[in-house]
Amino acid sequence: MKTILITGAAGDVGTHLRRELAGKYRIRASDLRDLKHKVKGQKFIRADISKMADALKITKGVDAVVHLGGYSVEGPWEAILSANIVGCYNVFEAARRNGVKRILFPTSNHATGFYRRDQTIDHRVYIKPDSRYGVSKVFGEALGSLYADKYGMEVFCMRIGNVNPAPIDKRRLSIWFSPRDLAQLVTIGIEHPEIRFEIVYGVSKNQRSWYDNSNAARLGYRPQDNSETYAAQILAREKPGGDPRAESYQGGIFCVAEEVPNPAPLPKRAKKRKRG
Ligand code: 15L
Repeated sequence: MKTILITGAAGDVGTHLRRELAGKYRIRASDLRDLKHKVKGQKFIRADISKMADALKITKGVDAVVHLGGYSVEGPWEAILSANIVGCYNVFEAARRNGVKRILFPTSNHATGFYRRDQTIDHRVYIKPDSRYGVSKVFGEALGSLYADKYGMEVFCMRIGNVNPAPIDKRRLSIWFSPRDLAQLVTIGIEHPEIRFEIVYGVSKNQRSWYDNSNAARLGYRPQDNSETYAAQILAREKPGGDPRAESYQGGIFCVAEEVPNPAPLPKRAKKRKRG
């Protein structure tokens, strides 16, 4: 059974993923925060990925890394710099030094958030980040490309939409990613024999999708879920009159806000240190 490191394992996406992959892989979970939802048999290591020593410790002896750890929304530059630039570099570099070839990097729809909602984009479009957070995800993609070309690592970048058991609003009808589809795509990222450097969109089979996800389909991705099942209910409760710029771009509120509420704030004792 393969050993998989999941960084940022205490977050929403990490929690869904650990549940979905239970029994399929030996999971090593790491985070700066406590794991609120423990899954039996999964080992937890507390780590601050902005420290190279921690990154080296957690990546030792694993078959692949799913690097979810980081600051997950638009926010202060210092927090993004430390978690998503320094932290991301440390995880790639530590994996390389420890001989771990395969890294799955969950990038984000916010790497391309300034495409309009009437555009359909594929994995080859020019990046258009909508926030400092989006820029940090583009940094991770670029780092992945470097580590693939220069060091022969196998890097699978998933531009994730919004992971939730059900879509939560109109924008998310286009970018919803159900937990079971997430698990399917991650499994492809871990198992596919021909990954060198790939960018795919981490979304379900949504009727209102903004993505041509043919690169994921080429690698065998067959999503099961479609947000349309929830559309009538969601549109009925949607309030009209949001910011027109936010409404016209795929990244929504990230295109106009300086801060987006953090769904997983740091514990008080860890605030002075950074996110891991
Ligand atoms: C993301 O990249 C964030 O990590 C997540 O918290 C959501 O805000 C998501 O994008 C989204 O666009 O809904």
